[in-house]
Amino acid sequence: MFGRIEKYLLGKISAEKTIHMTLIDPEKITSAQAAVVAENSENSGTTAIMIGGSTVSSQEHLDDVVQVIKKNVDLPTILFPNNASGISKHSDAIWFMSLLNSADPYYLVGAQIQGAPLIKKFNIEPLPMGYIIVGQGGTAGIVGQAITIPYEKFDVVLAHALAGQYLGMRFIYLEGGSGVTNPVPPELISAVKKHLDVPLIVGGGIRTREQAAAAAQAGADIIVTGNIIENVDNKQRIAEIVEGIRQK
Ligand code: 1GP
Repeated sequence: MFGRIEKYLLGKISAEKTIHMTLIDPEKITSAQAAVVAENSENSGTTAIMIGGSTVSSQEHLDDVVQVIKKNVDLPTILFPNNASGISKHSDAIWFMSLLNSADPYYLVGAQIQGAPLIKKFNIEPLPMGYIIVGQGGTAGIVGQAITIPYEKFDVVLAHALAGQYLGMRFIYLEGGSGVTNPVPPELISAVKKHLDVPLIVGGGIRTREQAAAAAQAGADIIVTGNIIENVDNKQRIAEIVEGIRQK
């Protein structure tokens, strides 16, 4: 039942405890830049490259970015779609995700119904994931019509996470929002992780080695960073984040 990429991720998590993924937003980067970021990530020990953003609009550019990454690195690509237009036939896998705290049925199941036939047709591996937007929530919260859950509401966040797990989702993502000032607090991560049986993904606003280490220590299985790659010194920043996760 588990596909090749899911087995690879679970194997990495079991070997390394916490793994890192680099998120590339195709709207913010050229194909040539994406190739460099992917190479830097691979050399730094990143486990996979996620591709997507809250406002993906050019399908053609998305295809270019995925292809150039596939050509330049051996890491798997996982789409991180904002809606059905975030699908590229060139990707290995896709987070087949539902925004569990959206007030709009489109983000709960509508986009998934639109996208499912394409995923079948292109033979992209779907990774079932429950997506929960917490704290400030950033652009993803606005676009996804999320009823964002304040960081201190541990029980409400946990209820969403468990609902996702019981519905059969095999990963749960706590999203603080790309570029937010305060990343998801370690206390919230451990409160959720303690009761969850599936891997926990955490992202949004993680910029430093210390923040990454704290999230890993709190029990995050996968830590996602996106914004730091926009910086010119991204090579060093990615390496520091991965180091922080490993030395937690
Ligand atoms: C956003 O969680 C990801 O969807 C990553 O956030 O861009 O702030 O690293 P940053």
